[in-house]
Amino acid sequence: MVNVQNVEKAYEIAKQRYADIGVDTEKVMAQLKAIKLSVHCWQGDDIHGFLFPNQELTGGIGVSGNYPGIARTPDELTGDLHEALSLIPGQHKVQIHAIYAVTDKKKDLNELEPEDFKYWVDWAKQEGVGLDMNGTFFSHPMVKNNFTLASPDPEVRSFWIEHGKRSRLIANYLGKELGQQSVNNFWIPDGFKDNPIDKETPRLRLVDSLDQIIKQELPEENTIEAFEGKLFGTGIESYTVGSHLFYNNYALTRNKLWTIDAGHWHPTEDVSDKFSAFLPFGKGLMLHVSRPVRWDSDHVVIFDEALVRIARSLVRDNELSKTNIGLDFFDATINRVAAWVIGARATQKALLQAMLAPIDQLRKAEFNFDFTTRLAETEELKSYPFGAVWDKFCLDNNVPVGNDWLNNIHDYEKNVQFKREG
Ligand code: RNT
Ligand code: ZN
Repeated sequence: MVNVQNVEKAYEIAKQRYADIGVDTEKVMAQLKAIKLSVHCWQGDDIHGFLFPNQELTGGIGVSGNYPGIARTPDELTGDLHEALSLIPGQHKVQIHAIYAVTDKKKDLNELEPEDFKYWVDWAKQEGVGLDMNGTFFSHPMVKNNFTLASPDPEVRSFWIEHGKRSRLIANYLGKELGQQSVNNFWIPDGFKDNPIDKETPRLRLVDSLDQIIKQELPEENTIEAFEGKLFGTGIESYTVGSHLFYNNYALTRNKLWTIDAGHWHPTEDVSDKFSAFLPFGKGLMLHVSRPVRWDSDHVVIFDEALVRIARSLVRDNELSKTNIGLDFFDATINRVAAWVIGARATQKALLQAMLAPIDQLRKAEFNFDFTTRLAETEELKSYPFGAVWDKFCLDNNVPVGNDWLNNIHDYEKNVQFKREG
């Protein structure tokens, strides 16, 4: 167990070191505490959901691994989320998907109603979290030839349009009940494996379908839509209808949010450079913080250069108030609850390190073309004692410090998750 006195001592020294360069660690910790991450429920059950748990996962996304203790029921999943949230400092949101509806009736995606999410609302109230929403446009027999909203088949399109409309009413209910906006994220898998002849008509159909979905006005304090594009998916390598440029333009022209998933770009592209290119024109962003390894692999987020860059852009460019930071990864080779904790804590650490910087001074150096100071100071900052501030932040927020949280996971495995087998 970490020695609390040592944590306090290290913090006092760190506080002084940061004060010497004009950074107020107390203020920074308050700033970090105000940031809600949107923790994705689907890491807990490998994206099975409750409506059709035996349906094969489609849409070009995949989960590898079979670590024991997967959540199989709503109570198991919310129990696991509760465990994870108890190890992540601060108050957060949870992102759900339409397939996580909890109902006794046999319902399809085009029949879902707000009441099918009452289970989640009750749980979220008790847990003190907000809820974000995602329509589920995959793992379903009405995905025909990899097409949903952009399908040439009117029957397929209308099924998914109805689903999209209903997902908005559900998000509206989540936002209203919980008194905080529920972001409703749209991602569809539509595309072609091989070179298309006609790239425009599917996109025109997608515009039309989306316009039908968002036609009904809903109070923005309850919900807003976010649109997530991607470069490619397995099985749709040659052409993605909902590309980045498509949704960038759609979000701009409809005054909605644009979702940037860190895994959905060419591996050499720096997603953090995109925020400040979109926000001068756009309403706001939703992020899917993920970690692509060679491709869009959805590895658990770690404290790496890509994450640090994302956090730095958000902090230095004052983009936090216009950005919803969601997580999106799935790994079943490790404990699924630990995966949430690792990814969420890494994201918070990166934000903290970015905040612990004399940003105004650095800005001034840049403004005066003093690039020597800019480079020298940003390099030195990397080895400033931000870890001591992180430990203090955990301590103050009543979550385990350092590796101690792993003991909680081991107990939880032994007493809860491993007992589920068989
Ligand atoms: C898929 C998208 C999408 C999904 C979730 C489950 O490539 O990233 O966000 O991961 O909706
Ligand atoms: Zn995503």
